[in-house]
Amino acid sequence: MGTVFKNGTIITASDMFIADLLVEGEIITQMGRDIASDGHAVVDCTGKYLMPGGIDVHTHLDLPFGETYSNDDFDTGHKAAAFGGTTSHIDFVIQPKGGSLMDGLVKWRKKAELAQIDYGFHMTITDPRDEVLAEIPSMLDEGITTIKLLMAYKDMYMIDDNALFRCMMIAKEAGMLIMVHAENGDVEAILKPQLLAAGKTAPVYHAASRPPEIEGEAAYRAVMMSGLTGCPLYVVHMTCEPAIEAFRRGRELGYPVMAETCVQYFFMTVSEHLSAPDFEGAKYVCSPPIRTKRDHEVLWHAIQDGTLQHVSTDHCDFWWDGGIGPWREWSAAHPNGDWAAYEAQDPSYRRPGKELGMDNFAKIPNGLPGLEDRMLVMWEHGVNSGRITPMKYVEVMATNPAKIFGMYPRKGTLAIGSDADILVWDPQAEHVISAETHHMRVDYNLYEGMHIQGKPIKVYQRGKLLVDGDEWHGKNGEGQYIPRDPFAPVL
Ligand code: DUC
Ligand code: ZN
Ligand code: ZN
Repeated sequence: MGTVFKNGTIITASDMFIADLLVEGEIITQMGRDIASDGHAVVDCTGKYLMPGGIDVHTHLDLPFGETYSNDDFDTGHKAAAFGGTTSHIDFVIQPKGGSLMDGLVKWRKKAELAQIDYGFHMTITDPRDEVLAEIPSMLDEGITTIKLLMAYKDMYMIDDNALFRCMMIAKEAGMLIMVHAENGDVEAILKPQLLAAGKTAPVYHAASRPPEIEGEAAYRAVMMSGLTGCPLYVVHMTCEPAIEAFRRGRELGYPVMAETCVQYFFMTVSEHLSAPDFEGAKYVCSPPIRTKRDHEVLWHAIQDGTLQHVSTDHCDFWWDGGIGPWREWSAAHPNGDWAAYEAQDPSYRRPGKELGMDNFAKIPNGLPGLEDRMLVMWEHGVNSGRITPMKYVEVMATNPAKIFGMYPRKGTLAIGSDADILVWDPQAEHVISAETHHMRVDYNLYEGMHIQGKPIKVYQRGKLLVDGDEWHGKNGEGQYIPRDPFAPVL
């Protein structure tokens, strides 16, 4: 017995039409008018939209960052994602320094044992020794088709141009995609200590240490290397006009370059959010930094005209108030204890968060929450505000990421044979975003108080009902790994 979704408005990247949709087992088996109920369960979708589950290709669950870890893991992060209408994501495995790519993958597979929604992995190279570069093509056997490199975070994750260029040549040969975090880490490494030495320690100076020019310069460098090698490139989290201009030039030249922005970069500003008093600005510290209202408009245009293909989150959340005092006392008394042992003692104990950088912006863990909010906020400010059509929304939130990252048509659309990852979306439902009610494991929400009209009232993954109103029906271990296909078009 299957489930017939009756009389819904089906939205894909190319169409919007009223029809029924039949799910049998984990996949969609029929779409059309008047599908017979034939003993199937029936979900009446009159007045509702049916859309493919959202895909977020940029998350950092359970990520080690300096003295701490990001809060949401493959348990809490997955639940939050599904409540917000995201049913698949791709997380970044980090190669440990001195270790192999496989060493990183083994760690991330362990973290993902908790999975409740479907997920894939990108591989981040942090230590590009010759034997590590030789390991790159073997990642295809593990279903990983994407290699991420950071041009920023000197002395932590940064790779130099030599490594970037060599990785691109190898990836081109192997049929893989290179992803870059584009910021000039050498310049950042000069600006940061200069600001601190001048007593500029507040969160707002994070933006001054990573100005738009260093993002534009690095993006242009990566784009030109893509043109030179022919290696497909995907630039993550583009934030500002200089970077978009550099990137647009690559597309005009016909280079195989694609890119995303993240939802926060349409909304937050240095002058209002990062400058907020009483350390509130720390809530908005991420890299690249949030920018200006003018940049928001540049990003909306870049989505509208197809320059950017996807809106992700870079979800990487830290407590604003992690309670550093008790943690410092406890860790001094337990030299071999880690935050996990600390937290296990009492649900109110928190790993360190943004307060690590109370006296020094450079010590604030970088990253923001957003996995649960992305689909809602983009619906309200993209579709309801008239900036994009519902079809464009599906394209950038689900279909394009599935295509670029080798998951299409299994994921990212509603079609016969596709996984039944389905959102039953009520365009009339009213919702107010708040940290009081969200499911992310973090004590603030970037969009606190934002009113949203339209939300997923039922969320299905591979035919199984995960979210039904406020109820959760997922289980740890039911999320599946998505081995990705090396073939992917350049969009
Ligand atoms: N930027 C962030 O803000 N957090 C995690 C990694 C990154 O590049
Ligand atoms: Zn990044
Ligand atoms: Zn990131």
